[in-house]
Amino acid sequence: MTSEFPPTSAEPSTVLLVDDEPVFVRSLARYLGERKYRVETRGSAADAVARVREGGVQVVVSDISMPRMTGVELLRAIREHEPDLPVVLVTGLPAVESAAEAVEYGAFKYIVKPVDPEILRQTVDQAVHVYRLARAKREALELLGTAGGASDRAGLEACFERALASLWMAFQPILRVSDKSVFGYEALMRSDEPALPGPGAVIYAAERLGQLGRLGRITRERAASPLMDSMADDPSLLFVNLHPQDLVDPDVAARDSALAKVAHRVVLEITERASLESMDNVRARISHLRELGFRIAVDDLGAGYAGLSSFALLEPDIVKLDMTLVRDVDRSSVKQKLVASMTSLCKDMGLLTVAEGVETQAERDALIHLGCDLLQGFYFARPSRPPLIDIGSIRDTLG
Ligand code: G
Ligand code: MN
Repeated sequence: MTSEFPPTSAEPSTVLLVDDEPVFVRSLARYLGERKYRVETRGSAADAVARVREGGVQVVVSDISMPRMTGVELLRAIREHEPDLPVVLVTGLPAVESAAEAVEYGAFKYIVKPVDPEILRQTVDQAVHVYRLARAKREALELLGTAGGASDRAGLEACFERALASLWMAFQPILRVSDKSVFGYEALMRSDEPALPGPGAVIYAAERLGQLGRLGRITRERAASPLMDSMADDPSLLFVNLHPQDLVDPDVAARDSALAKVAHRVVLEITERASLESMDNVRARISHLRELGFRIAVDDLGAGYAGLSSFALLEPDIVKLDMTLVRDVDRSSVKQKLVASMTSLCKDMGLLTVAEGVETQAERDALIHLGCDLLQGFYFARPSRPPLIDIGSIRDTLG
């Protein structure tokens, strides 16, 4: 009989058989050994755990009922360090509880004695392939910088803590077209942790670790600092990004928080990428922020899934057009129409429009022509550490 999942690699895979009954182990070991597997046996779960720790085992097959440590306990011990290693559990007494437990802790399969050796071989073949696949997937995820399953939580926590320790804020000017002045600066989070490159990776880690609140509080405190010194005497505004989750953090609306003290100088950017509709009381929370003196901007307008729903909900003072609308706007009549209708709608409602992500002179000219009030992007100035870039050094870029 041929298996659907023949082992393909030249290296024989190692199967670890675990049972306190030598007869059972010996016959299955012989059967698998004759079919291109390297078989090792252990008479107790504790010995099996020790063997797995040494590495090089591709599949574990274990009896459930063993004295001292059961097969299910073995499975749990293995899962602490091995998220993917397939464990096949075998039992003489099919009990619903142990089956349920086995599934909960991620047993690969649950086989009832007497074990048909050919069925076991097929199961092991399949397990070897699934294991290879799982490991390949995990490696790919790690390579792409999006850390994998729950098992790397400890690693992710360590990276996140390093990211927080090396956190700093970059500031990028937002320029006013009409009088060629600096209207404000957007504060952008940065970290020097190589494993979490870019603010997106840091935010993703915080989401996974339930640390968004802490990240937000640290970021806002750091963002506020120029208002205390270099921005203290000029009228420019500070733009600060909020994660939608921050809207429900009492710290944002606390009167003594770092930003609330300077709220009249702060524009809170709320992205329209994520849906706000699932959140409680968004309207009330926004109006409370407004009462404290904050202004509200919709960020990334045009990139959201939800049409203009966030627009109605936030009633913003300022609208930031998404970079995708800005890119090559000078060469796309569709983008030109969209930008023109957005800027004229905003003007009717008394709102200012920011075009962000401007990279070329042609984009700049098109956006000015289409009625954008404010411009931001690499073409004018990259986000950078303080000291803040002043208009004197970049006035030429406004034409
Ligand atoms: O989501 P939000 O719009 O806040 O993201 C702003 C991001 O865009 C920042 O990380 C900033 O570094 C980046 N950025 C700023 N200006 C430009 C630009 O001109 N081009 C590109 N590609 N990115 C920019
Ligand atoms: Mn932003």
